[in-house]
Amino acid sequence: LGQKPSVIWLTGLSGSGKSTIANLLEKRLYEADHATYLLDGDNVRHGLCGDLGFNDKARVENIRRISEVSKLFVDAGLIALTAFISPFKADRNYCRSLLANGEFVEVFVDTPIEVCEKRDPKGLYQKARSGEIKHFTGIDSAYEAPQSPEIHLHYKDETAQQTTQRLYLALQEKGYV
Ligand code: GGZ
Repeated sequence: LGQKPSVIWLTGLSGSGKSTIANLLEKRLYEADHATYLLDGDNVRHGLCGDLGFNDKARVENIRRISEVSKLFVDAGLIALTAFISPFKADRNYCRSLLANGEFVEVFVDTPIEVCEKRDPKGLYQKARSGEIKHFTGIDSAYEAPQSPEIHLHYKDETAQQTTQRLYLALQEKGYV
């Protein structure tokens, strides 16, 4: 494989489009002959992190485990894509600290909360507003936006395909893939 192993770490609010973009990016990378593994809530929060909820302590542990697993994928020579809210700066930086320079690529999927809330594909914002769900990110739980991510991806008035294409080009331009 002529690829540079790395962790492409997507962070952003619920409904920001992280998983959609990560899935499209994985397809793009596959077409370019890269070996990848995508970690997201679907394959992590039911198994490896099935014992964890959403209070601050649980989120810290969730991101710690995902960070360690991502590092193992890098050791195996893969490009690991992760799509978690990962609301706390210190936890994202923990993953960064496990890796060598240039191996951790933080991508801020920056979708305004108004847009996320309007999309609300699972009706979670509505439940959070009514108090049915507690500790919801952006409503009654913090999101610490990255101050200097490797890539700051605005996602608002475009399709997921267009946004993913911009991300792919930025990754190439900066020499990460
Ligand atoms: C945030 C929650 C919550 C609360 C359930 N707060 O839009 P989704 O559904 O598919 O993505 C959200 C996902 C967040 O899990 P993560 O593992 O990414 O979070 S973290 O990185 O903070 O550990 C949402 C759903 O789980 N969900 N309850 N209270 N999101």
